[in-house]
Amino acid sequence: MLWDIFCKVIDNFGDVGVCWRLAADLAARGEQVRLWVDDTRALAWMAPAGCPGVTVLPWAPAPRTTGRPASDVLVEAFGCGIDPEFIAGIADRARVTGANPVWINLEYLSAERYVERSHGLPSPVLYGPGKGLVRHFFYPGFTPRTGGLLREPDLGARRSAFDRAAWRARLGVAPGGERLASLFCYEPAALDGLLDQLASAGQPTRLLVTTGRAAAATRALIEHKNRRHPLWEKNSLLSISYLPELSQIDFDHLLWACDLNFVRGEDSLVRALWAGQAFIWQIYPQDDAAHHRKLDAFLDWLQAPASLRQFHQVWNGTSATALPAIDIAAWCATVATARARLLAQDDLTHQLLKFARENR
Ligand code: TRH
Repeated sequence: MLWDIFCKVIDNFGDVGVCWRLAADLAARGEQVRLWVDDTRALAWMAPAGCPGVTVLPWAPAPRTTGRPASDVLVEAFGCGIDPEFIAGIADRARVTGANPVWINLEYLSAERYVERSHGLPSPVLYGPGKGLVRHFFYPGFTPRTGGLLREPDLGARRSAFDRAAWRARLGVAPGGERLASLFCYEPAALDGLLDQLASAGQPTRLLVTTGRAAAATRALIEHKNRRHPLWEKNSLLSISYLPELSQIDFDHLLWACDLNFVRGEDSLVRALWAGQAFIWQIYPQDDAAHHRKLDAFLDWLQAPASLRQFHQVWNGTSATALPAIDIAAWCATVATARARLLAQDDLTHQLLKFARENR
């Protein structure tokens, strides 16, 4: 089938990150994909090699259907609002050919209960240029009655073939040496406490800090600590490496190589689950604090033990206490159990393909 995926970059990297991963996964399964993005800058480092079967097209000022073959499936990511001109072109063609494309609104990921109720629901378009077409709500999720999570068919094999020791050795980490932790976050207030905890832990830690907001927040705190306590860095068991922008493939390797991963948003959470290492999630904050419920729902689904739950609450600012001690072994066991449950479920691309075929 030919797919049109629409992506508007609101902020950060998640919108384009999820859309690229979906596009590449569909193409790897033999589909043709046009990815319409209003801001392609992040793709230059996220997916520098591109992907056969995926054509990236600029979404400005409005995507043009003229002269292009009609698609079989439209994916509107995160309610990004496809331009009326494009919808009008599709509706006109549908009237002429009698074939409606399957129009899917790909929603945000959540473990909340409403996801199972809303997944797959149709919403007929009653007015406007798309009158007569039907949109379908497709919800990613963590349970069998949702749309599932992105998981490429070869992911498990690539993960098993990954040489973790060699990756760590390239950083100079000897077997049994430093703990490795990755940091991909916004600006959590508890970052200060985390740096202190890692600096005075019983074991040395190397923190691999991703580029952008995580690096800026970390640098500012370290500078501040050094100014206030000139011996802070000298006495610290924490060493910090700042990373360049990684491709999505290398970002996965980072998560596979570390003992503990700090992730954020949506896509890196899923990748941390597949990595199977202990992780802490910083949820994307929403103005109305709706993310608090979303975080609780996720921790319930994860069956997080008390220390992991408490760590998440402090890291996400929903509890003002100090961070509890990191417990990598216990948290890793929790992730392993959750991951096994997920592996028994169909992945998102598989389900999306099935849905599109059934609704054509
Ligand atoms: O960047 P994010 O915070 O994105 C967020 C969320 O998606 C959120 O739900 C959404 O509302 C908001 O954007 C607009 O975190 P996320 O979702 O993990 O996306 C990051 C992407 O960037 C992911 O695909 C991994 C990729 N990445 C790399 O490929 N290389 C890197 O070096 C880094 C740091 C990230």
